[in-house]
Formats: sequence, structure tokens, C-alpha cells
Amino acid sequence: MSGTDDNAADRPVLATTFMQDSVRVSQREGPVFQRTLFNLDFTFVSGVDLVAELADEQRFVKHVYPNLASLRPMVGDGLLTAETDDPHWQTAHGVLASGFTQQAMRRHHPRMVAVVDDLTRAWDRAVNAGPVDVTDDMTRTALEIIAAAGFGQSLGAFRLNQSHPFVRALTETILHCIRRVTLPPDIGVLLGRRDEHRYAENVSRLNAIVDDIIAARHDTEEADLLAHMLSARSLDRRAIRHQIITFLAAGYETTAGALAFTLYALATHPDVLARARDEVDEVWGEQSPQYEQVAGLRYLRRVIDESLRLWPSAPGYARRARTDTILGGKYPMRAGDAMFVLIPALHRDPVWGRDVDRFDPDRFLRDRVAARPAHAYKPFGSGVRACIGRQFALHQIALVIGTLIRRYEMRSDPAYRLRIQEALTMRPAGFALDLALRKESADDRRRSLP
Ligand code: MNH
Repeated sequence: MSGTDDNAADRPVLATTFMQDSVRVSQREGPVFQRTLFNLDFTFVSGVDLVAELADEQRFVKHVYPNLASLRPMVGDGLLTAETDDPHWQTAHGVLASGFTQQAMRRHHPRMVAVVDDLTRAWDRAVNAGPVDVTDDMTRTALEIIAAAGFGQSLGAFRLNQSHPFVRALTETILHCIRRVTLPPDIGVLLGRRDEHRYAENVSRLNAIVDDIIAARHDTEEADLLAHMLSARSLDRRAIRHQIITFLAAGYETTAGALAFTLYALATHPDVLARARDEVDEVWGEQSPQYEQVAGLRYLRRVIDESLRLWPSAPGYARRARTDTILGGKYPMRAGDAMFVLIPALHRDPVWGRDVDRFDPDRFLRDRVAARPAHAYKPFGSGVRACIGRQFALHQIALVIGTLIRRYEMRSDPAYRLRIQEALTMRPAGFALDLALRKESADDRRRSLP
């Protein structure tokens, strides 16, 4: 699955390390500091106490930061980009939350398993046959899973050598939107009409594909997210289209990043990998895992939590003052002023100890979690506007990673140093794994015994 030039649209056209650099700056200038990405100002917050204060829904509310607001031509006031006080958000949140209950998750589970089967088929072909590009394949996986659970369709990500037209249109549109709010106007003009034209084309393509999916839906027995929306009379066609694009935009890059970072952590910490693998063997045995068995991987869950601490794939979220106020008794804010919580910096606050950059899943042992302030860990955002897909993402990550470590020996290039590509999210760049079948290698070992 690697070595092809199929994901050109995924390449970081907006090549920047702005968020990563800001994490370093936070260590000198935090807990509140300002930086500018080309044309867009950020007031960053990185300290636990201030983040806890910002979580107070009476004084503060989610701010749809310009980098998110820029997506509105594509997703309108879908869940991610709506204002909290907008009645549309309330309605849509109610409808969609029912797509993520325990009961709904049980129905998503077999769909996820089917996608993971596609992934292992693809990886089996790569066994002893050169490295796989981890981020590309985790992107395919996350995309197929959200498409399957969202509207019961495959986007063919494992079959096509090229990205699906939908994915191309989506990634290009997201980049275009972000560039529009970050690049200085003169460069914006240089990018010019051709870009704007292509952007308009992309938006219509996205709309057309989604409208086709909606139109093709006759089977009301399906219990996917689309079925939920169609059966709720409160959402019109345009709103449903916006929500579907929102789910794809919000749901696959973030999850793909988390999957790839977790594999990176495992490949570079053999002791952690060995323990996680023992757990999978013990809890799952050789069978395809049942729904409950996924949550049964308690140690792997800590590995995932710790990956999301060091490399939260969504780098931040913004909060706005509802009235004039003083944050932390020290930082005056006018009503409407916003601050951007820099999650990877928050996750390196001194409350995490002295060795904050060390990968240590035991930080998430129950007692140690209880000993930390409640707002020290925010990979999924905050309060009523926290991620609606959180359980969906965590279930999927444990299922995918559990399946992969049970099946494969994975070797990364010892010379590889983690590089992170940024767009709306953060994902590893250039991270590759060489694969061998674990069973086979165990047999080989036995065979080589005298
Ligand atoms: Mn998700 C909101 C991170 C997976 C759908 N998500 C958020 C926010 C963060 C976030 C942070 C808050 C943004 C803000 O305040 O501006 N999300 C993640 C991460 C993963 C993730 C780190 C994976 C790991 N998210 C998913 C998946 C889906 C999804 C999977 C869909 C199935 N997320 C959303 C939606 C929102 C959101 C929708 C907006 C919810 C709301 O405001 O009502």
C-alpha cells in the first residue's frame, strides 16, 4: 500500500510546524502567549489552572476559531462549526448523540471489524515485501470506518490506487479554507483564481457525492448515522449534508493520526508492545473480538491514552469570554475575546511530572489519574462541545491496534525520527513499518531449534 503517489492531496500543501513550534515556545512564554501563523493571530493557553477556568460554561463558551470557521462554506453550521447558543447545534447534537450510545456502538462494531479485515488483507500482501506507510494506511482505515458507520458505504480506500474523489475534494477543500484565513492577502491573490475555481468545483463535488448517498438511501432498517438523521424530522437535507461532511472531516484525520502515533509508540517501545500483545492474546484469544472484548484491553487503553497525551492529533480548541472577565486573576479578557488551548502544551504541564516527554502508559493508572487535576488531559476538547465521536474513536483505535499487534511483527527503521505533519490535525509523516506474520515467525523460531 506504499510507494504510490496516490495521496498527493494529503501532502501538507500548508507545510508548517506552527503548532509544534508553539509547544516549545510555551515552555518559555506560557501559560499565555501570542503567536501569529502568517495572517492569523493566536492567543495560546497552556497551563492547567487556566484551562480549568476556561472550562467553566457560565463564563466561557466554545469559540469557532477562524481556522474552523473557514470550513463553513463546506460544512455550514454543522456540529463542529456551529455556535453553542445556536438552536441548530442543540437539535443536531441531540439527534447525533443517539448515534453514539452504547447500543449504537454495538451496531457499529461489526462494521468496524469488516474494515479491519480489509486492512489486514492489505497488510498481508505487504508481509516481507517492503514497508507500509503507516499514516496512509491508518487514514484509509479511519476513513472507511467512518463511512461504514456513517452511511453504510465503502469509499474504496483499500481498492483504489488513487484517493477516492470524495477524499481528494475533502482534503483539498480543507487546505484551501485554512490557507484562506492564514496566508497574507497578497499571497492569497497570487494563489489566485485557479485555486478559487478548483475550490468551488470541489465543494460542488462533495455536495453531489453526499446528495447521491442520501438519495440512494431507501433502506430505513439501517442503523447508521444517516438513518438517525433521516428519521429525525428536525434536520433538513442541507443540514444532513453538512453533518455528513462534518463527520468525515472531523472523524477521519484525527483518528488516523491517533492510530499512527499509537503504532509509532508501540514500535519504539518493545516492552510496552510485548505487554499490550500479551493482553490481546489473553483477552481475545484467536477469535475475532466481540464488542465487550475491545474495552477489555485495559493496558492497551492506557497506551492509547498516553499516545493522545504526547501527540493529541487535534492540537487545540478555543474558548471565548461571555462577559468581561479576568482569567486566572491576571489576564483581562473583554467579552468576545478568545484563547486557544494548545493541547500538547497542556499535556506537558508540570502536573505531569518532570519527565513529560517520556512515553509511560502507567500515567493512566487509575490512582495516578485521580491524583491529577481534572482538566490536565483534554485530547477530545471540553464540556458540552467535547468530541461527540470520542467513544467511537477509542473503540476503533483499540480494535485496530489490537488486531494489528496480534497478527504482525512490526519493525520501524531505527534511524527514523518522528516528524509531524500539520493541517487541521497532526499526523506522523514518513513513518514506515516492515511487517512479518507473527505466527509464521513463531513457527520459524521453532523450526530453527535443533
Ligand atoms: Mn472529534 C469535536 C478531537 C474523533 C466528530 N473532536 C472534537 C473536538 C476535539 C476533537 C478536540 C473539540 C473541537 C473544538 O472544541 O473546537 N475527535 C478528536 C480526536 C479524535 C476525534 C482526537 C480521534 C482520536 N471526532 C472523532 C470522530 C468523529 C468526531 C471519530 C465522528 C465520528 N468531533 C466530532 C464532532 C465534533 C468533534 C462532530 C463537534 C462536536 C460538537 O461540538 O458538538
